Amino acid sequence: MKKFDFKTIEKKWRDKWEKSEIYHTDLDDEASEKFYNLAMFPYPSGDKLHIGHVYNYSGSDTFGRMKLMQGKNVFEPIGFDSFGLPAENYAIKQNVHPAKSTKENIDYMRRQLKELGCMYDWGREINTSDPNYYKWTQWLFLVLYKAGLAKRKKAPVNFCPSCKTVLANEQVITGTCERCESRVIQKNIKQWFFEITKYADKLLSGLERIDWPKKTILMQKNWIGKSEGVLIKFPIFNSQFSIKVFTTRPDTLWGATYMVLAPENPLVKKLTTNEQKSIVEKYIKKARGKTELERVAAEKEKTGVFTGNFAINPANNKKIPIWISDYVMMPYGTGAIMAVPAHDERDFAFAKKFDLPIIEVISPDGKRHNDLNKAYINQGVMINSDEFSGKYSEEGAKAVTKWLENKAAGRTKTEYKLRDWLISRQRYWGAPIPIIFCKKCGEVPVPEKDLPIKLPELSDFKPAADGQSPLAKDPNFVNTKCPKCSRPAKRSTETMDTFVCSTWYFLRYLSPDNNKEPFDKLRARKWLPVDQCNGGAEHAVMHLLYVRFVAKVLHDQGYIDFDEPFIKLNHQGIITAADGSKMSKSRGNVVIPDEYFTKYGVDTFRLFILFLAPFEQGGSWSDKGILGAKRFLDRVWRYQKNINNAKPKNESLKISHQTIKKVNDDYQGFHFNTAIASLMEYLNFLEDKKETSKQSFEILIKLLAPICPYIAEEIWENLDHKKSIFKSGWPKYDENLAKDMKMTIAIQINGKVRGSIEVGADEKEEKITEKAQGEENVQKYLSEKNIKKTIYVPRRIINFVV
Ligand code: ANZ
Ligand code: ZN
Repeated sequence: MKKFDFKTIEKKWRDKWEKSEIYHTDLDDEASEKFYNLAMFPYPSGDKLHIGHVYNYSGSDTFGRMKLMQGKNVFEPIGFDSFGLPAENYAIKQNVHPAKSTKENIDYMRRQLKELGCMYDWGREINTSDPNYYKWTQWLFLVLYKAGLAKRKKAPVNFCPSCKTVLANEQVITGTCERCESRVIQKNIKQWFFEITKYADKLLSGLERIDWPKKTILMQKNWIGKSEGVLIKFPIFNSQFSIKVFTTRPDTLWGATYMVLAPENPLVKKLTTNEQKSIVEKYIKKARGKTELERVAAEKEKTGVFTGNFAINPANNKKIPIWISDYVMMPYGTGAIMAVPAHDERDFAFAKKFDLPIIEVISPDGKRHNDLNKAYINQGVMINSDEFSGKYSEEGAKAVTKWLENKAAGRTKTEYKLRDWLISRQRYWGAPIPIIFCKKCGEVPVPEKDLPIKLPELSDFKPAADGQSPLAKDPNFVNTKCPKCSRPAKRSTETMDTFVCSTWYFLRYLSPDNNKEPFDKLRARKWLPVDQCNGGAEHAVMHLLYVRFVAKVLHDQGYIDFDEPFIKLNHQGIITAADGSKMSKSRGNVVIPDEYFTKYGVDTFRLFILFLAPFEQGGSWSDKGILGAKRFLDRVWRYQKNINNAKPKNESLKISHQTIKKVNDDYQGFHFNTAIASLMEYLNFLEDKKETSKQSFEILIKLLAPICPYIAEEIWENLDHKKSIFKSGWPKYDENLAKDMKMTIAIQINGKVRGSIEVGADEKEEKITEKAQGEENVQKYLSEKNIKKTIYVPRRIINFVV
């Protein structure tokens, strides 16, 4: 028997697979049952394929290969998300053009991905920075534009002075730029937005219809942040104007002792008295430098200034002061609040600091409490609230709302935390926004026939110091003719956020070469939605919300017949460095998969990494177990020489069925580590019982194939099969055989067998230990002895060390 020569075997099967086009999916095959298995595509950065990719893709591919063996027509595509900041920043750092570095990184990663042996349909690779692709990203922009969902508005935006670009809220991490960690500042500029807020309710209700991790669904819900409340009008003292506020607690109205405006609120100018003008202006200037996250943090020291003006609380007609503070945000509600210090933590801290009155109006026990030392934020009994006193706060809120409605001083209102999606970037490496500005006609969309608007090949592509897009410096790009009136006009010089590119890539995979339309409609009808999507939990909100949004828009515009793109979603966990810290190049603790491929082989590495930790949890890196994985595959390899055509032994039959069921269910649930444990036990069993039946051994090889495709194919061929193992069916099990399984566990004391017990197939270790100790003969040996240690070899032996 030759040794397991993984290098030769890997090469051989890679070539064979490529030649036979076994992973080329017939997308137009009507007869078969489709399965669209999508793994989020990588962006080509300097790190090349890192351990996180390998983890994700190994798991996702294992799942897809099982589906293939189960007879599904599986489509497993891959591509590159190659526009955007990571690629551009890498190019700047390396001092090369992003077009060049991106291509090099893609070539490198493609080779790595091919080595990893996933069943990708390489004929359908896509690349978002290819004009063939971004032509349709521009088309998508126009779909949104024509639907009235893409608008240019002046808005305060996060601006990174170092990257010289606008950042989305999500790219600002505790006040600093996600990419370069510089402090982010706020700027008021005209920007392009996609009005995702119009889809807030659809995005919420759709969450009920998809099978996604609970946590991800919750994150999306919170991100959308729907809250039902009341808009209340507070008349301004000595004026015919009023201030509206949004509150979720109208029941606390009698406790509103002051009001607060956001520094950006246009009312500030109108309301500030002459005496207060200079300190108000000073305060506003200071607030401008802060990011939203810093401003709203509950624990932060409160700051603020008095406008000099007053309002009237409509509940009791009391005169209350109007303040300005940065803990009130302009884009939420009305940018103004009624402050109820007794029942809101931030209001409480503010009132304490500026010595404003605190009036208790909700009581946990219906009694009054002097000198509250913190806000009571829960529901309770209304007090100090005129005719509403004594009502429970939840009912009270309804009653107060009615009362306000009758006086025309309030109405119910629903608010959302979700903001419109800022999609323009003053950066080079992205898809140009297909809009032309004409003096006469205004904003004119580029006609579809003129797409793509190609990204010009600029040698000076770095972000400009004035914050303008580098495209603005290229007159050949900027100057054009108006598509409507043919007069000289100028192009929009911004590029699109790379998250736009990745909203629709799963559609493009279906017909990547189609240059007449973004995707083939018939294929989309057959193949979508995606059956299984897999990717990192870091995409729980942005990417995965944007994909859903765009699908809903395309649906409403009549392009597709579904509106939830991914029926089922799984996240892989994160593999951290050995000490639990994040792997990163700067820390010098990244694991390079190639070295392991070379040293141990791809099958071993896939097996090892999926065995490392529960897939959805991830874990810290250690290559200690890799030799164990290698030895296991060596043992599998060696076992083929024993195989003959004998009938399986009776007990093998049971164990086989049990193993099939276990591994099948584990793969289906992405529990690869426990599936591998069962495969290891199964091999132990075959070795122990000297089971030589081909039938029993082939079950092992088939179940192992999705994780270790190379060795499985080779052994399968050695066992005289002509067809690929992936086209040879998936082992089936008999539910009864698998269920009624009992196993016999030998009981040892200090390594000597003293008895045995029969237990159910799914019996847990704890129960087995208990039963073993209770066995008659064993009890005799154990009496008066102290058990120092219990060693359980699953399904076989329990050993008590005394
Ligand atoms: C009075 C009140 C009393 C409030 C009380 C809360 C508790 P969610 O659930 O997040 O929607 N608020 C309204 N607009 C705001 C803004 N632009 N910036 C900062 N805070 C704002 O929260 C709604 C509550 O957040 C509102 O209800 C308001 O404070 C505050 F015991 O009004 B509440
Ligand atoms: Zn014109």
